[in-house]
Formats: sequence, C-alpha cells, structure tokens
Amino acid sequence: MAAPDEGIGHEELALAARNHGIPLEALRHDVTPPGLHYILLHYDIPTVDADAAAAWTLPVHGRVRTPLTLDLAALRALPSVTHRVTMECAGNGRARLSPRPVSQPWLTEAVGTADWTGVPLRTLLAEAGVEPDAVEVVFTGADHGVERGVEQDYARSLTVADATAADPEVLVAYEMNGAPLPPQHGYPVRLVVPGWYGMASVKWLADITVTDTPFTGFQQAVAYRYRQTPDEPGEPITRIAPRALMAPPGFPDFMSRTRVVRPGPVELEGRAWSGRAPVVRVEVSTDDGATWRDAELGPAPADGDAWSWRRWRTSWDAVPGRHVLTVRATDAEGTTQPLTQPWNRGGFANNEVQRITVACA
Ligand SMILES: Nc1nc2c(c(=O)[nH]1)N[C@H]1C(S)=C(S)[C@@H](COP(=O)(O)O)O[C@H]1N2
Ligand SMILES: [Mo]
Repeated sequence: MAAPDEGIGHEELALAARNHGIPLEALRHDVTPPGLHYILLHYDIPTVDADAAAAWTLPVHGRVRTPLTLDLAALRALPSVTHRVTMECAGNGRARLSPRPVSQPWLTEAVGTADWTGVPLRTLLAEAGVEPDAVEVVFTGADHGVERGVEQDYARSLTVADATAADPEVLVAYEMNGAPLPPQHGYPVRLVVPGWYGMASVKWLADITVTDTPFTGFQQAVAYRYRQTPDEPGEPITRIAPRALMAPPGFPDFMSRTRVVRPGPVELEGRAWSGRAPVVRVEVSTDDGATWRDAELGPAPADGDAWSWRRWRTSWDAVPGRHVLTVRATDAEGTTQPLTQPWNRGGFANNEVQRITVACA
C-alpha cells in the first residue's frame, strides 16, 4: 500500500509503460481499433510460433473421457462463433484509491471492445466428455513469472457450470477483429470469458485441464479477491461492475489533460457496460454530481454480443467557467456506479465515476 500522499513510484511507472489503457477518445469507436485496446501483462509476452508444423498444440485433458490435442488447424476446422465483448481489467480505477494499492496504476482506461472469433469452450468440453465428478476447468498460459515470491505459470479456473454455460458463452479464441490474435493479446489462442473481469480470459493458452478439486493457484486463491485485511480469504472477483466513460470533449491541455471547450452546444458521448446485466440507464452531470440528467442510449447490443458496451450521448450547453463533467451507468440489476470509491486491498472493481475537468472559454 502506498502511504497517503506518496506519488507513483518507478515500479508502478514501469508497469504503466508496459500495460497501456485505451486512449479515451477511442471510446467513439464501436469496436476498439487495433492497438488501442488496453493491455495487461503480468509477466512477459511469450514468443509462440503456432504456424510452424506441430509447434503449438493445446491439450484438453484431466477428468474427461477422451483427451484431445488440438493444433491451430484443428481448432480452425471446428465450427466457430464471433462475440463482441467489452473487456475490463479488475484493477481499473486502482490508482484513484486512497490509500493506493501498489500494482498496475490504472485510472479509468483499462477497457476495450473487440470481436473475438473462436470455438465455444463448451464444444471442446462436450467433445472431450467431462466426467461426472469434475468440478472445475483450469486454464494455463504459456507465460511464466514470479509474483509475491510465488513462481508460476499464469493460470485461472472456471467452474464446470461457468465453463459450459450458453450465456455468457466462453470462447477459445484465435482471432481478434477478424485477424490472428496480436502477440500482446494472446497469440495464438486465448480464452475469452464475456462479462467477467479480464483476469479470467487467459492468454497464450497452453493447457486446459478438467479437475475434480477446486483450483488453488495463486491467481485464483491469493490474487483477485476482495479483501479489507491481509489475512481474510476474501471473496473471488468475477463479473464486471457497471461503468460509463465519456470521450473527453473539446481538446486537451498537454500536461493537466484539462479539456478546453468553446461556449455553446457541446456533444457529450461515450460508452457504458456491465458484466452482470444490461445497461438500462446512463446519467450525465456537468456540475460534479450535484444534478443529473438522462443521456440518450444507443442501440442495445445484438444477440450474441450482449456483453459488449452500449453507446450513449447527450448535448451540453457550455457556459464560460470551469466545470466537472461526470457520468454514471445503471444496469438491469439496479446497480448504479458510486460517486465514491469502493476500497479493497487489491484495488479491484473501483467503479467510482469518472470526472473530467473542463475549462470553457
Ligand atoms: N496468460 C495470461 N493471461 C492473462 C493475463 C496474463 O498476464 N497472462 N492477464 C489477464 C488480465 S489481468 C487481463 S485484464 C486480461 C487483459 O487482456 P488484454 O491484454 O488482451 O486486454 O488478460 C488476462 N489474461
Ligand atoms: Mo486485469
């Protein structure tokens, strides 16, 4: 934990330079253009050459009747689906917390939306035949590192029920936006778990093992849990809490990023999402949350793309002075974004509203 008033350290800066967020102006695109989707890498990007014959195979084994070994050609030969999915890092908002958990220091920008193409995980598991005593499916990436003293391959699990659900449908994806996965997004193959925070979507998939015991790996049992104190087991982090973001209007001041707008009508627009239930309402405030008005919602996501963000817009009649713009989303479960931070030790799921300072002159 950083001491109160302690600035961002070199280690946090080094992580921030590797793991970039979406430039907020790119919220204007339905699908995040290549290279602008956020990135989160715990360790190094592994070098995988899956096109060389037999250079890469994916075993699906453990508590199954028929273990499978798939290469990229075998995976591509199976019936594929494409889902438009908004992915967000569970640590988004962490750097705005006080006290600040020391880790990747996201402000609000750890999000992106892509069209992911691949084979439904449930197809592979049906082909392999999950044994009746199976409880979880463990996904291991090809990346390796050490975290808080624990050397590990990045690995996460899902329950058999979550792994085989029809909605959200988990994908073993080999394309992003119609092209092979870029190295930083998991080439050659990654998991995509729609509606869940990004940690569940294991990149550089190297192994799928069905188990008859719950997985206790570091990224499941130690990291990615809501905790107030270091010793409690904590609750696991799963689906994405509602959030709306605004594409900052006008133009920026280089250092402070304060926005400059001219007096008169200003178009305000952005995106809103939740991994728990559809977004049903977006409200905008131009006086730092004192008063709110409803934004106009764009079309609801198409079938199969339910876990993708939704566009919103409104017009603001800007008057000279300084203003703080903010926006909040509400989903169909009735959850609204808070105006203050939900603090926990890991700095997860801080969906406190975005605030944009605007100078109108
Ligand atoms: N193998 C592996 N998978 C991983 C990670 C990782 O470090 N290694 N990071 C996870 C986290 S924390 C997030 S938020 C998402 C980020 O996916 P992206 O970089 O494609 O946006 O990948 C997840 N999958
Ligand atoms: Mo993440």
